[in-house]
Amino acid sequence: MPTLATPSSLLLTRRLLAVRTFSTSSAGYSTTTTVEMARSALDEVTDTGAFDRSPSTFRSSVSSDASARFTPVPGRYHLYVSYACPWASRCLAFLKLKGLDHAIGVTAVKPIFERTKETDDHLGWVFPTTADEEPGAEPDPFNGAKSVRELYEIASPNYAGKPTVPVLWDKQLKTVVNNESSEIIRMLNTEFNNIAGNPGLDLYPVHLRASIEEINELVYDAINNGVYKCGFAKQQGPYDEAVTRLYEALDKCEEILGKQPYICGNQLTEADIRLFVTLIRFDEVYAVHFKCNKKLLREYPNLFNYTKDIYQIPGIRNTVNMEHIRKHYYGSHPSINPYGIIPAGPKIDYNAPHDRERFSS
Ligand SMILES: N[C@@H](CCC(=O)N[C@@H](CS)C(=O)NCC(=O)O)C(=O)O
Repeated sequence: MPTLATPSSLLLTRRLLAVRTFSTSSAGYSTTTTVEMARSALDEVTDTGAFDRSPSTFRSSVSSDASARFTPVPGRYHLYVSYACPWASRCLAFLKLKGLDHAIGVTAVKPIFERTKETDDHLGWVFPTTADEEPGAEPDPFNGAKSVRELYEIASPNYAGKPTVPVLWDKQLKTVVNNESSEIIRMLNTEFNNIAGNPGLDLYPVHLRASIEEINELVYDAINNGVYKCGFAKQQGPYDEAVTRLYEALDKCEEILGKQPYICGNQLTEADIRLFVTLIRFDEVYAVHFKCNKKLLREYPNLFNYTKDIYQIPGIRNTVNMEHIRKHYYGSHPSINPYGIIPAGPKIDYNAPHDRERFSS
């Protein structure tokens, strides 16, 4: 078995691959090999100490167009997720809301990153080996993969990017269709309507698209990705910048939600789901682990009640596994929380009453 020599972990500027050196020794001979290896979010930091997320790599679409490579057939696709991950959770919410959970299966990984291979020191998402090892997580039912990295390597043997969730997997062609949640949710919204239990629900309606795009831009950059920019910053300047933008955006959303039930008006849209997945994690993990503690979600009456309202939409609470969320963040980033201690609180009850019915006429 290869033994890890002093792993030289080179932190390079973004878009470059992490490189590790390891040596193998057998029968007295020793060879040193340099391999390109998959990266993780903690590597995605620029020279100025700011977190800079890489773009997703698999960008194909499921389409109801008959000539498409990926057509919407019940049982053909599978969603690999982590319940900890806000991006994956958007997709889970869409599966529930659109009534697609009978047509597209889901497998969740274990919440805490582990080594994905014995030959290098990459840490990432792994599957449990048995169904009862970790409540909520399951072994990979189709490929017997040990890790999400292995799934990417089935789809693309030389894959050297970040093996992220969500993964929309095609069981027929044994490949990744798409690993970009903002695109997966659009497909779930429109392309599976012939097999959806709730085909009439349109979370990206034409008349609200301009407003959805505008809110998405603000929310993605300053809030969804903004909390990561706060948490993964390696210098004070980028942290200060990210935290300022985060709270300006939260203040803006608080104000909007004081006047209307949903972030783009009177109906639930994808913009609400995209905002919700970060808000539901805010006080439990981001406030402490990512240093987003200038103000808590609970101190924003409209945002807090709105989060409870969305959590209580039938199906949504099943997409939130707070145990996985807390275990993942506190346990998977040793450079932020070296001992992996999970704080005791606050354990918020999102089933508690809210005041959003004040907008019903
Ligand atoms: N742009 C992607 C981002 C997905 C992403 O970053 N997922 C994280 C989990 S929250 C991941 O899998 N990270 C793996 C790693 O950091 O190694 C999407 O929205 O689908």
